[in-house]
Amino acid sequence: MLNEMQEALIAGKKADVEALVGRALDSGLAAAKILNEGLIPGMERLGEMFKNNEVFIPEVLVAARAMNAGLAKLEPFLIKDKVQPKGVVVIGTVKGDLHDIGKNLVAMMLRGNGYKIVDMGIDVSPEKFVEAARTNGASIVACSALLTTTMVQMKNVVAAMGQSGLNIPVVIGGAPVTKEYADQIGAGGYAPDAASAVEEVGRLLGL
Ligand code: B1M
Repeated sequence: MLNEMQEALIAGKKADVEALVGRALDSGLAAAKILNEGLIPGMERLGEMFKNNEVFIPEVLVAARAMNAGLAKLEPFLIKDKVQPKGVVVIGTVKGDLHDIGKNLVAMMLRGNGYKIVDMGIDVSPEKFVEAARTNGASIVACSALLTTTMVQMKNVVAAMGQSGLNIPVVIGGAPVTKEYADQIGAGGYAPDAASAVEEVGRLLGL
């Protein structure tokens, strides 16, 4: 079933992906297994095909919609009920970058672990991160970037947060981002994947 899900995802068949996620859940498969062995490997295979010019942007966009639909269906099962939020996380994909699947996954995992999420979406300027952090009383600012050309914007977010006088740590992540880069730009936190992002936010808040 998980292979079928990968194929449906790659083909951009949103309704099929939703139905297969539903069937997998009904059959008792854990949401994390569906995510890690169905949806994410499908997206990784698509990424390879994209790199090798076997598929192009329109196909990737359609697959991304199917992926987000599958994630939305999984979300309630990844989320545990929490009464008091552990903190407020302002999250977004940096300026110039339109990739949101990884960011959505990080937001979902944080929400599932008891944080209040203010999702700024994609193409978020440093000024918007600062403004949202201020108005929402954020405890953490979290930035995602998928392009080597846009990850440099993270440096601008760290600088803008520093200048704002708000003493809020910035956590960064995304495929091209490394711990070395985070250290280099003075970001307080770095996480390679969504699960580690939850640990990293907890560490920064001393939880
Ligand atoms: Co684009 N794209 N794309 N793309 N795309 C990549 C990233 C690329 C690696 C493809 C490739 O060449 N193999 C390549 C980047 C090369 C580089 O810079 N190193 C690339 C390119 C070049 C481009 C365009 C420039 C193509 C063009 O126009 N010629 C263009 C740029 C547009 C722009 O942003 N300005 C473009 C466009 C697009 C689409 C719009 C078509 C679409 C995005 C749709 C959407 O997101 N709604 C798209 C997609 C889907 C991809 C690939 C195929 C898949 C990305 C993805 O969603 N992965 C991608 C290839 C790949 O990654 N293999 C590719 C699944 C997701 C779960 O993983 O986002 O890595 P990821 O998130 C992970 C971790 O990185 C981490 O946690 C997640 C998992 O646990 N993480 C964080 C992410 N954010 C985090 C934040 C954290 C912590 C962890 O803390 C805050």
